[in-house]
Amino acid sequence: MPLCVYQTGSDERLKFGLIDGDQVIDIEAAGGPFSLGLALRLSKADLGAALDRVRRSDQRVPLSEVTLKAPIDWQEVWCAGVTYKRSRDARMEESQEKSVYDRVYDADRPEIFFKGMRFRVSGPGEEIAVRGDSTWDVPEPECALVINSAGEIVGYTIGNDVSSRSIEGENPLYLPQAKVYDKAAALGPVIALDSEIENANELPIELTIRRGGEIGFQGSTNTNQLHRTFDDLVRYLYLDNTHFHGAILMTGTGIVPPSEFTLEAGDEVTITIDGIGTLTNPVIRLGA
Ligand code: DO4
Ligand code: MG
Repeated sequence: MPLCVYQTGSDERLKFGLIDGDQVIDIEAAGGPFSLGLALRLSKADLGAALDRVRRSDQRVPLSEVTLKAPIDWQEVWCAGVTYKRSRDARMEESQEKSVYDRVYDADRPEIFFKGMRFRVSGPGEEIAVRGDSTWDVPEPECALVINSAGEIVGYTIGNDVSSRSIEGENPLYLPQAKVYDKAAALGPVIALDSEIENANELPIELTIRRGGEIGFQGSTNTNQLHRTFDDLVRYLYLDNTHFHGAILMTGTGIVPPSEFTLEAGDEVTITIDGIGTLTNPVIRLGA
């Protein structure tokens, strides 16, 4: 039973729900924490107990009548980088400063950067974007951790860390501009609870980019290719850094299309992670 953030009808308020088959339980109406932010204030054990009570509720609406939104409210989104060999190799290929990627891949301290807050994050079916001043762009399909305020991994969602390779490749100090702009992140469709995922270290991840009805690029990886542990990434994210309402951490990409490929307006990006679901977003180009 995954968690979700959703809207019903023309009501623009975001609700926090628990999906039970083809129904969504309104967690607030069922007496549980009324938002993801409050749920992530609880310990994992207390949240589990609260959700057990919520599961018995009859405050339900058909899943077909709700719109799933990005599963985030007050959390910051952070991203880890160069955590897969494929990411290291692709960055060394694109960059004028190859050694920084090689060094960080094997260093104790991982690369972790701030990506944004809810207003920058697209949900299922919503637009993602390439920057108007970028010439080489890719989606980055990533397993995203949903972490509570105590640093416990509560669940997993799909993340897309859309990135400009031309801007980052010119100078690594341009990373924030390559990574943080309007519609540069997507999350969803739901949060699969850690208690319901058999082995988060063995999750197949698949990326498909459709262009004009054809497959423009397809690739796959698995979280078992990650060069670090989830716990280690979380530990660094929480070092001297309080996340009062929890945090969302994308764990890096293991799929990078070949150098001649760039994302274009009109493309459709689909990411599937076994056990979590499928996230699809159309691509637009911003105006610079
Ligand atoms: O070093 C730049 C960013 C790397 C990244 O986002 C990734 O590996 O997924
Ligand atoms: Mg990334």
